[in-house]
Amino acid sequence: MSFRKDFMWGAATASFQIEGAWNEDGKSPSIWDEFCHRGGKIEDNSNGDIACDHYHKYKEDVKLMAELGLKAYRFSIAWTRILPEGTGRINEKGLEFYSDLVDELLKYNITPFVTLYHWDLPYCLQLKGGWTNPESPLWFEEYATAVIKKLGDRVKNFITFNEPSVFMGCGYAQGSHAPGYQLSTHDLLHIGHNIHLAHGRAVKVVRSLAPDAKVGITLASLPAIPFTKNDEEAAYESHFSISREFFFWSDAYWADPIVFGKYPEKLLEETKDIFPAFTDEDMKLISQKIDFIGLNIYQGHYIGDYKRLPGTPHTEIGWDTFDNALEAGVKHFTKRYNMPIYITENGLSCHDWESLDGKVHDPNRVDFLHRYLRGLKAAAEAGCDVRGYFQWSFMDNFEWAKGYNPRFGMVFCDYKTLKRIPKDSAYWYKEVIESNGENL
Ligand code: IFM
Repeated sequence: MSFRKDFMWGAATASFQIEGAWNEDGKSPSIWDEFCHRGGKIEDNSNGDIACDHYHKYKEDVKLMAELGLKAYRFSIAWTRILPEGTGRINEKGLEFYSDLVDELLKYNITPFVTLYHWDLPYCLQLKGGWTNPESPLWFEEYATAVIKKLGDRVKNFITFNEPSVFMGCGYAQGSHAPGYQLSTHDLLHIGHNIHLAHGRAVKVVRSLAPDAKVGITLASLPAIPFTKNDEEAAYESHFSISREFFFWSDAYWADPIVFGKYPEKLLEETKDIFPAFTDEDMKLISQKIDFIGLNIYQGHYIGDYKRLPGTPHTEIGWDTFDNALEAGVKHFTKRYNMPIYITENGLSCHDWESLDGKVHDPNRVDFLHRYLRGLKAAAEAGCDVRGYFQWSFMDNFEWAKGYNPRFGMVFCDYKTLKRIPKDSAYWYKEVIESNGENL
């Protein structure tokens, strides 16, 4: 079988990267507002104050999604709009914004996929230690409850966390992302456990408040790709390897406790002097059944006799391209976890601009998507349970510490005028969706 008949062809965004309206309608600052405003942290010294102004232009954006044939849209909720003090008082205006967005999507038959946490923790909670605080799973449960109570009647797909490895690795280990810390392995292990517990608590909330909804988590994966057929076993082994120093980059660190109810043995052994104490109850909470795993895959790394040559194809942001990254990633996850998979992000950053003819020509993006999607199709044909694909991103947006230079969108955003222009690749993607990937 190729792609299922009900395959979810979509695009994704995240609140901080597109919404703007950073201090409107009762929203409080997030760690990313604070990080940008601190100065010296973002390459082009920009911030998310206005971004794509999606907060005010969401109707125009959803109409464009419909015109481009999207069947699904993945977006995230800004915790700071819902609970400006992090916990306690609910800001109805914040909930209304997302409720209206959901209604607008449903009006056009676009299925909403809601990510609860895409990195914009309320700054007031960071002042209480953020994810290092043992109370953080409870804060998250309270926030998830407010969102799911409001949206759970219409949203049937929830994602608890986006890329915990990245917000922990870049934000708490390297310090290049908000909140900009460089913590010890001991502290990182505590943060990781808190995130796992928070995930479990949110799954519980979905099950009790929206029993007919599906819930999963999105991981950032850099699959180990076999360079030749002979490297397949080694690539699989390498993909789920783990080390004390960089445990948080390992897919096994995030997915094993959730699917198998166990942290990887090797990690427990290597960190037995500092691993946080946990109970059987913790592991039960963490490993409640989820319905899917979301994978964000852009790059990979070859296993085997591969030498990178100068001039190897790479994207504007500097990532090498790997035609079979989606295929390898999906096959490896299927082999280990045997679960439904969504590609919740994949895409290319280019130096796009508006041409003299008023259009945005992006042949490299068409070629990139074509190659990667062929790999995804091969995985589906090999029997992997792939349910959907979300291009990153619906439109150009704030690329974290890189600011606005990398353009990942299917739709170009002119940051001066906020005009949106669908790129050539958006029309190409529309044809892919119409043929359910048969034209790949
Ligand atoms: O922009 C990010 C997104 O927020 C998370 N995944 C990777 C994208 C590109 O870097």
